[in-house]
Amino acid sequence: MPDAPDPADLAARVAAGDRRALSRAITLVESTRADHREAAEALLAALPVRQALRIGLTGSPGVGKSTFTEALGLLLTGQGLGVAVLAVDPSSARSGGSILGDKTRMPRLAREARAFIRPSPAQAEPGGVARRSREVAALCEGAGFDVILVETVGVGQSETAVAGMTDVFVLLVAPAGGDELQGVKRGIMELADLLLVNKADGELRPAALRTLAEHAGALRLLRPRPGDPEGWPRAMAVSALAGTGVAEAWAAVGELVAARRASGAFAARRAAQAVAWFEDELRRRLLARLDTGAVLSRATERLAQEVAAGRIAPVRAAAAALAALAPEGPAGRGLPA
Ligand SMILES: Nc1nc2c(ncn2[C@@H]2O[C@H](COP(=O)(O)OP(=O)(O)OP(=O)(O)O)[C@@H](O)[C@H]2O)c(=O)[nH]1
Ligand SMILES: [Mg+2]
Repeated sequence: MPDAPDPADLAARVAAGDRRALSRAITLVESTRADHREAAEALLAALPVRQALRIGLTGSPGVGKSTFTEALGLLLTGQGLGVAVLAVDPSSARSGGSILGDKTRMPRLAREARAFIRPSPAQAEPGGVARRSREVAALCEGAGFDVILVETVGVGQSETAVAGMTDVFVLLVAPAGGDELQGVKRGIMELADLLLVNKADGELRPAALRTLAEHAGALRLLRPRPGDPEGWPRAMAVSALAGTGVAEAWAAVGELVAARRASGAFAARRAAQAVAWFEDELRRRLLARLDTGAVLSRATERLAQEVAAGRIAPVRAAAAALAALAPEGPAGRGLPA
């Protein structure tokens, strides 16, 4: 992207539903250039505050996330809802690949006027995937979409990041051959609101139903989340390919969302996510200042020499370095106490 576009102008076009403006806005928030960052922040601030239902989807490679996303997306666009599909792909930076890089993997949804499909960024700074995805989701909300589907492959930290930016988190699993819960890490299980055993069709159906029974049993051992009704998290069988169970899964999501709205858990989760976002952002900016701050680096250089010479303990030196930073820190910029 050449020069950063005018943020107010771009925000107005995004809010009016201009898809090209939305694509441009996303490219802007994904950029690491300093002037782009500034424009991106102004853009985000200028967008109208709107809320979409955010659904996170995760699962092992090949379990059928994209196929399910397309089936669900088609169901929703068929109901007249606007659907944005985003990908959080922690592997794309390394491999150059991308969950949605090949758009032909959702060819039918891509043709829908009410759908917007955005592949994950080609490169990302470490830890940057989550931050940008939150901003991209905020852009899609400002653009007026009703539902945002966020697909992430179930490896590494990305599912935690996606669970932390969505209202409902769905875990897809494949029919297992044996009688143990294969390949599902306990940590991911605990994040899931809805567990879907996919590929419950053809020859795989009996295995899928067995896997469903095992997972349903395991979920019953988990404590329900505060504010969630009895019987959640829930497990169901679906076939993304045949389209069976997709409407039922969506109905279940609707039930959970309604219960969470009624109990206040929905708003509480959003509020906690906003605070976590604020804290992440603050941490990131402080770290960036540590790396580049001339004042601090001068102080740390001197302190490092003292530490090397054994004149000051490392722990004391760290405390002194931080104290030296404070006057230059955010608190020194006239923020209300
Ligand atoms: N039989 C059957 N096959 C399915 C179903 N859903 C997906 N598949 C197949 O499984 C393969 C992988 O599907 P994808 O939707 O690309 O899976 P994914 O989880 O998005 O894969 P990655 O993005 O690579 O992690 C494809 O060949 C699909 O046709 C299903 O419900 N039943
Ligand atoms: Mg996929």
